[in-house]
Amino acid sequence: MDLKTGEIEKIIYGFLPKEEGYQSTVLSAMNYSVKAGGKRLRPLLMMETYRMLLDGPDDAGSNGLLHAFMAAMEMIHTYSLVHDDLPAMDNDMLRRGKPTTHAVYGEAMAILTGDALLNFAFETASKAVCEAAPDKVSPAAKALAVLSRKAGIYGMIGGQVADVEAEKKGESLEKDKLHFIYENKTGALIEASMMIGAILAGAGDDTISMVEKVASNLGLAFQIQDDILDIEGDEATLGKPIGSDEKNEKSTYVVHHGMAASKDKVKSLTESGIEILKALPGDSSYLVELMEYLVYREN
Ligand code: GRG
Repeated sequence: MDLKTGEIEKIIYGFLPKEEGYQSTVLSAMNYSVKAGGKRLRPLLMMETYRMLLDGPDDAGSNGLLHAFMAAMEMIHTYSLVHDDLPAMDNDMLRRGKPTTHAVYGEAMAILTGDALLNFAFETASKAVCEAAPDKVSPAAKALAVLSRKAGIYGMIGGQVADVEAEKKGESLEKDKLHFIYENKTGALIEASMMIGAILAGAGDDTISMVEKVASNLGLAFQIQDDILDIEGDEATLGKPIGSDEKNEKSTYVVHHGMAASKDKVKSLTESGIEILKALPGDSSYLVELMEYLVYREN
């Protein structure tokens, strides 16, 4: 029986991420896991059911929609295997005759690889939905694409990968990498939250970009304030012990720039974010107050 493995792998591999950037380890682990083999049964079933029932032009196949969903399905399948092989589950060291993802990359990275594959599946599919009809992308489709991208390897998961790896190596972070971690690990979900609000309200691309900038400032200020509270906060108000960054020898914004400069940075990020907010249409007073409350918080 011809399982068309070569044809399917050619399609799926075209959707895999390039192994570059501060989060490259997880990207290489994702590619290792997907390329480790397997029957490719699920994308084969999808493709052949599509071909069987196709009545009319091959739109989904030719514009990449079907192919994107085939790749997404194999990513989800691969994620389930990567997580199932983890020490906390089956603790298997070999799959398809090759070392499992956690055997090669370690447990933390294998957990993140599974997370990344699951998320990238939805990112790949929602991106393809937007690209299938670029002139008439609905706000709902656009919001879904932002949600999945900002949560994933080019957002929160990417930031966490760089952070976990640096902490494990006891690395003193260079400025760019620290910014990448803050922007993605903390900022990405804050950006997505505000951007999705804007998209669903029917805002245009320029407004969405301004909202993204406000949220990026808020995310960065929020994280720097978190670093400050870890040193100067009150344990009872915070509800957690202070000093954990120092204990874990974490390279934070305060470690790099000092306490006074960190407080100045929180202030300037907040002020310029508020300036952009005030330039946007509508009543920004609640969001201005919320932004100030969040960055100057004590817990
Ligand atoms: C960790 C969320 C999570 C779920 C785990 C899929 C799964 C659930 C565990 C994997 C172990 C297993 C035997 C699941 C049953 C489904 C199954 C038979 C998977 C193997 O699929 P194949 O044969 O694998 O298509 P290949 O290697 O050919 O891709």
